[in-house]
Amino acid sequence: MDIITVETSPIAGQKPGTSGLRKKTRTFMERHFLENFIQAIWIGIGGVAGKTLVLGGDGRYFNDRAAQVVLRMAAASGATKVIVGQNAILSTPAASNLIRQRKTDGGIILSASHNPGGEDGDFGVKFNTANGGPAPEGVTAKIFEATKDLTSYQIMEAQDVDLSVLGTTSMGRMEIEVVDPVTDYQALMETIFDFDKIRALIAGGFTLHFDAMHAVTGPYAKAILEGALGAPEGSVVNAVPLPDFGQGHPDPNPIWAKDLMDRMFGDTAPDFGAASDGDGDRNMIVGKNIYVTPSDSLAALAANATLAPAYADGLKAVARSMPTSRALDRVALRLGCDCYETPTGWKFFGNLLDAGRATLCGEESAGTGSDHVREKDGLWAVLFWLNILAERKISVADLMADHWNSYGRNYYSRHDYEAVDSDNAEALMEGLRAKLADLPGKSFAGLTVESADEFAYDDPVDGSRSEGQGLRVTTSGGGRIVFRLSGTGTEGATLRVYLERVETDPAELDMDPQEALAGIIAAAEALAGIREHTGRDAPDVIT
Ligand code: VG1
Ligand code: CO
Repeated sequence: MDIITVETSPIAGQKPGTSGLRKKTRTFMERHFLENFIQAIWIGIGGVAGKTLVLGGDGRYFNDRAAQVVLRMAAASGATKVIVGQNAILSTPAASNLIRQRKTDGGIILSASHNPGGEDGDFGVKFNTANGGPAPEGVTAKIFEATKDLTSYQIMEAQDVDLSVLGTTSMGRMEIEVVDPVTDYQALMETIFDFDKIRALIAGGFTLHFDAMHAVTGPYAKAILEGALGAPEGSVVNAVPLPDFGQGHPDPNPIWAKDLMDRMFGDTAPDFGAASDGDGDRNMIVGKNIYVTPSDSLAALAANATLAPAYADGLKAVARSMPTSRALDRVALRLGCDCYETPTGWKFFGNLLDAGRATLCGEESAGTGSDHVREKDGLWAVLFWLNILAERKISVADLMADHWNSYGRNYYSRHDYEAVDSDNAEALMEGLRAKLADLPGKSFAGLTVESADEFAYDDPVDGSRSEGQGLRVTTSGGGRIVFRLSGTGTEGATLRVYLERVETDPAELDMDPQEALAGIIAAAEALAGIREHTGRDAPDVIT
């Protein structure tokens, strides 16, 4: 088989964002676009020669074609071996697990996560390092540098590999091992949770409903929830991954998982509902007539962690991304453990987890995880909840009521303004940034600003500093507002406004979050002039 060197030229805009490089699928399918980026990854990681990688994706449109390109390029650049999920499928946490279990040098995940798929949707490529986690900023910066002066790439002239067949084959001198995507992941889950207890809960009549949203968790949830744990067939719905996710938006939140919400708030609601996203790293937890916000879920998991076997000895410490609500901090305070605050994106948890300085991590965007892998993990969070409910034998609603009574409630909401003109979004951020220092002591919509700054993170493990990670303002009355521009969008800019207020009055714990936050929402508008800058009367998505 021949190795071909293809002449190319740098393609602008190949800068990895919060989680890999995400673009319109059609952009990824343009001549040289994918190949340039893959070659830049090889350069950025100091070459792939002699290395072993994991490869898989969430099954979205172009996943299969892109996987063949990655294989041919890995072979051409001298990789020793690639371990691929059957049909090029691996959920993000399963890929992270494989990288770690098989002690490989890293892996490539083909996914744009919760972004819609299909020819008119989005595609993405992410590189994870040997610890199983997303490449840290130092590595993505090198990859981006390499995209800027690329003049050629190497690719093997070879037939497509049949990735539907399990087992080992080869391409040139490179070995290719096709593995079942679920087996190793399921085995890991069985070491973390008490499957017998959960099985008994379900056998006792506890009902659940898992919506895989036509995305990658379908096969995992079928095997684990219905197979190993005995939930009746049909408990997992939309379980076949489709290239366009059934035209849906595989983002597990009350807006995009509306079917699940209707079910859980309807007359025939099961005891427990959950969903995951395109690549299986996010989770959504819903009880009968109650939606659990991701920030609350994280806090509840931390408070009840010792009920699951893997965490029975307690948590070393916990960590949350900065915009995530401070409900977790209140639990950490009582547990007497540290609570780290990191920038948005799972890559920032990696060092803390590797150094054994944190056990549990989470983000307000429906990402929760622990030191079992180096990615957030959707199904793991679902199993964690089931394990806790099996031990406590109470409903989701009662568990949350109990939690709020004990710790107070951090009312929380995120308002997203999508596809805003980039210049206008920048102008809003710049305007606010310029006046941050003058804000403390001033009042906006009746709330007095207590502190205001732009978040920068000094990694306590390797000392690296990440600046420009969001503007944050705290107010009188336990309020906080965070402004940030998304790093995963593919169209214009997405402004995220994160709103929070803590309430400890036992009589005030049952409000609608938007009402409870009305004062904070008004203050955010007064502070930043959101309407004027975005030209929008209201957010596009409220979660
Ligand atoms: C969003 C979320 C962030 C998450 C990231 C990747 O990033 O806010 O918390 O880590 O998506 O998640 P941004 O920059 O758009 O706010 V996933 O499941 O899309 O890999
Ligand atoms: Co995801």
